[in-house]
Amino acid sequence: MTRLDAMRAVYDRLEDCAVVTIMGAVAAELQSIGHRQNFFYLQHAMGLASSVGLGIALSRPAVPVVVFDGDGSVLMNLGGLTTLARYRPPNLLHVVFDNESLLSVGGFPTATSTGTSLAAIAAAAGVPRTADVNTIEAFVTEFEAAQRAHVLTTIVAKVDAIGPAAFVTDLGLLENRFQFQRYLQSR
Ligand SMILES: Cc1ncc(C[n+]2csc(CCOP(=O)(O)OP(=O)(O)O)c2C)c(N)n1
Repeated sequence: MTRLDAMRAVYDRLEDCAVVTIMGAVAAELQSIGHRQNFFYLQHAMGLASSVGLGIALSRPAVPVVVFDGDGSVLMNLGGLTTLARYRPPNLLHVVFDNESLLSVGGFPTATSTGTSLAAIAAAAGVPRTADVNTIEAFVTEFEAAQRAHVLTTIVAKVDAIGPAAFVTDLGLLENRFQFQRYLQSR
């Protein structure tokens, strides 16, 4: 499964959600499907997308929050999983696209390429719902089930180590930040 196909498959289900992504390939691919005012691409702060999502989910409990994370990013902030589990906001859906590499900076392998299971780490940290998926069908099924369940969930989706054709955006960092802030204020 490619990450692009996975995000395309759930794109319509993001309409009413505040969406936070990591930087690089994930951000570029989601933008290539179509930017929306409710999408925030967290640039530079590697590992902290789930922490930003946690803050939004806790402060805006009526807003469903989706985080699109990466394996390298999660590994850089493993303590983030324990904090998610401690506060366990039911409105937070944490998706980790696991391509077993730091794709955006050249594709160096991460520990998931030698067997580390991020879903198992999330479960051991106390995240109440976790899932491992490696097909589009399973991803969509788990994504929809998590949205229905309304329980903090981490879905780890194994994806091919393929990035976007180009990292092109005409959306400035500050513009994205203020758009997203206005979106949250409107909810
Ligand atoms: C603190 C910090 N260290 C390093 C980087 C450089 N960097 C940007 S993206 C990236 C890789 C992210 O890997 P992953 O989360 O697996 O996502 P992928 O690129 O594979 O989609 C790195 C190392 C950064 N932005 N911040």
